[in-house]
Amino acid sequence: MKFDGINEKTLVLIKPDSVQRGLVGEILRRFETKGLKVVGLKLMRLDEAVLREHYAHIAEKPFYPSVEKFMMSSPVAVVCLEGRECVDAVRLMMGPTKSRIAPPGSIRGDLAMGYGCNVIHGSDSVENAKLEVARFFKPEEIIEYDKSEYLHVYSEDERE
Ligand code: IDP
Ligand code: MG
Repeated sequence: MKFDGINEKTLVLIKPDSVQRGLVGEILRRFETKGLKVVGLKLMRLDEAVLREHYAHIAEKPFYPSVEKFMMSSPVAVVCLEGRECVDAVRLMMGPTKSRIAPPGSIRGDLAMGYGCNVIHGSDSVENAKLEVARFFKPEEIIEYDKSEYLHVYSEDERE
């Protein structure tokens, strides 16, 4: 497994079901209290072109049209998070795709019942995270800054 150190980034989409159900704050709260740093944050309306690129791996599946319709049904919150091994940390926090079998304690396990309506997207590898951050954010929308909390989130050797 390849990791990118303390500046590793991942791309999260807080999906239309979360926006409609008022769960954006709850989902962001979980990442903030975990110790992850928010370095990009905005609302966006997604279109067919960006979804076809983002979901290329499922574009031929029979359920894809309903995923596309759902993802365009309202704005999404687009978030870039940073932290050591944060791609894997976020995937663990999300839980598996099918929310109703996601373990309690995970975001999908606690907040959702759906397969399509599963409240959140998170990059599944460091390589895909780089592509996805670049897909949804302009370089100037990623804001680098020091977070004083890091002194207590990571030990000295993990901050290098
Ligand atoms: P992931 O979001 O857990 O990484 P992927 O396999 O990348 O899951 O699928 C992308 C999205 O497509 C899922 O989050 C889900 O919303 C939707 N999806 C995937 N498989 C199914 C399915 O079998 N039925 C309905 N929707 C699905
Ligand atoms: Mg995926």
